[in-house]
Amino acid sequence: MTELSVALIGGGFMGKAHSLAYALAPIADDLGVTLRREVLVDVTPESAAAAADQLGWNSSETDWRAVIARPDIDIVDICTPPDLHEDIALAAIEAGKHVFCEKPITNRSDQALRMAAKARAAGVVTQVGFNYRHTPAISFTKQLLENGKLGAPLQFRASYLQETSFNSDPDRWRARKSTGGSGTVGDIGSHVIDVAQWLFGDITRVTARLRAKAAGDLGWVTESERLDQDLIDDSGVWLAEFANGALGSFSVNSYASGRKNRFAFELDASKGAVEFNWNSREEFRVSYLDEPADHQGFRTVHTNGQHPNGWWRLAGLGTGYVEVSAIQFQEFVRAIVKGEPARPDFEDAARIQQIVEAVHESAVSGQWVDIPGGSR
Ligand code: SOE
Repeated sequence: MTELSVALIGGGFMGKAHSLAYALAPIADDLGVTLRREVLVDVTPESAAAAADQLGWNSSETDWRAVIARPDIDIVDICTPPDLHEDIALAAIEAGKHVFCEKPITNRSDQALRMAAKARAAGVVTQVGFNYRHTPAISFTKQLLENGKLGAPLQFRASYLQETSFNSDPDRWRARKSTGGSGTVGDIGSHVIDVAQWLFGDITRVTARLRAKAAGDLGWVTESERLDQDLIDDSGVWLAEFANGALGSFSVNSYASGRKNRFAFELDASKGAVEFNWNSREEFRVSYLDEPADHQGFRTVHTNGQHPNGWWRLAGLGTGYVEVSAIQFQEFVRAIVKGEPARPDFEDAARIQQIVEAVHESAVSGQWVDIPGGSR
């Protein structure tokens, strides 16, 4: 295997991010293979050709089924709205392709579980675009938990706040349940759930409250209105219990003025703590209890080449959104070359979708909802 040929299905915002990441991934590190951006699929011949030309793909198509059937394609990368993910992924798996799929993997956990089972049976490598876990500071936090430096997980407090819903198109696909599925909980909350479980292990149950925004500068509609009108969630809060006994509190909001892309968490453990905010991701804070008493407290760490996924020895140069996307593809390609699973894969994404659905179910019942199954 000297080259992997990629077909990208969807040339929008995520298609651009993935195209940049495919170009960067094999340059930043030797992956043992080259990556060929072979064909980009979009809705019309004009949009596909324009995106392929701009984003550096060798050709363009509009028929994803025909592209998936091509023997010269090794990887299918799905960047369409989530309501199309299942059909494309199942066809790609059936054709023996390795599949990268943007999150949320689908809008229903039964579909996600079917996709995971088919991929497992077919022996293809899958990975899902929960990219933030590959951020150097978060990967380092994972290392601190794995090597015991932080001790036992105690509490995980996280939020993902954006202002994307102010002045947004009410008819965009993300605003409709039929295409976007869940609102903030499935869109940005799924990222928080992925990182929470990667760091603290399985979430076993949740209790939640959700809200939908009224038009104009009014507040939230009532819950009965949200449910009666089947509105997507624009905001939500939930509590969680982890299998290891740790507790979690989560909040998401797409009407959070001034927050930009504020994915942030604080975690407490028996020997230390970590604070992280994506908006200032090159500086995160750690506290270690085993330091001398006159040195205890939070210190600011600057990500650098000593950290997992840190690209530059010189701290402060930074690891941006495209670099983090490239790192996720480095993991994906290395897994394919080695014939090993990549993470997070369809199994991980199916469990995240089950948690998203449990949050929605709890918001209706007002009760705690258990998450089916358990860790692998
Ligand atoms: C939502 O605004 C969004 O684009 C998510 O869909 C992405 O997954 C996240 O990385 C940035 O915000």
